[in-house]
Amino acid sequence: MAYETIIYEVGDGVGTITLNRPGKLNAFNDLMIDETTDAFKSAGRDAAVRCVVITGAGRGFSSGQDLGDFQERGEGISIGEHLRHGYHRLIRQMVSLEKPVVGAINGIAAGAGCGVALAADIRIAADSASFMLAFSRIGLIPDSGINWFLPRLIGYARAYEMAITADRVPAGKALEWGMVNQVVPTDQLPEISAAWARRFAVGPTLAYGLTKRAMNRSWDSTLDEALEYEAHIQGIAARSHDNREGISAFLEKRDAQFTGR
Ligand code: LHQ
Repeated sequence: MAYETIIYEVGDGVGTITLNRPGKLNAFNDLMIDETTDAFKSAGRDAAVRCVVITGAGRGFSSGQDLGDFQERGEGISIGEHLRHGYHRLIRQMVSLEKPVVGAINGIAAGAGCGVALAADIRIAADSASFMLAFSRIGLIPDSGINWFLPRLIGYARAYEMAITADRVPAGKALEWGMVNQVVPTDQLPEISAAWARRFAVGPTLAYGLTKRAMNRSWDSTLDEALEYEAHIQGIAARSHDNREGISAFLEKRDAQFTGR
């Protein structure tokens, strides 16, 4: 699929999605939601992709829903259906992708753009980046999974504060709160996030994917259920080429050559 609103590039085991409507701080219109979802789907199917990076072109990561675009559709449109058919498919695609997703947060992540940033597994933020739940400014509630992701990540009080103040949370505070893994100088973000991604792209992809599945599932599990699920999927990981290779490499005192299988 040729994309109009994003750039999708594959190289060195990494699929890089760049949201590319910089004139509107990469606000999501319907096409951008569909294209981003499609790129994550392609990354899932492509064995050559072992890690995905999502970032934004220009000075923003994403300002969320394109409000002009939404307004133009008039009164008839159901927000519920828009969310179900659009953002929900995107967020589910990101979370169910059994490969690490690195969010290279280059600037503001607002509204649904913040939801997309939170659906990444690891976030590396530029020191000029910020996060903002812009929703209450326009009389809406957070969506795109934010009510699920954010209290789990930073606790209820901070998440609720972000929702009802709609204040920008700058990268340094986001790091302190546990929303991001690292803050880096803005001009070094592409290089540093690519280095994280390349590291994951030569790792044991199957184990990374199963870990993501187990951790996400654990939110809704009792300890007993989580232990049982670990035992089940550890059985899958233990049958992988990378498990055999990892043990051989350790015993032979050499670096492991993981293939992702
Ligand atoms: C934009 C946008 C934008 C269009 C900047 N749309 N043009 C789901 C379902 C259905 C409906 C509603 O929503 C949702 C989920 C959501 O995402 S709700 C939240 C939607 N997002 C917002 O409310 C954020 C709106 N944007 C802003 O408040 C500011 O632009 C922020 C704080 C993000 C950045 O401020 P500045 O750095 O001062 O930039 P700016 O405001 O000057 O924006 C630059 C340009 O981008 C500007 O266009 P212009 O032609 O004047 O240069 C903006 O109009 C445009 N833009 N966000 N969401």
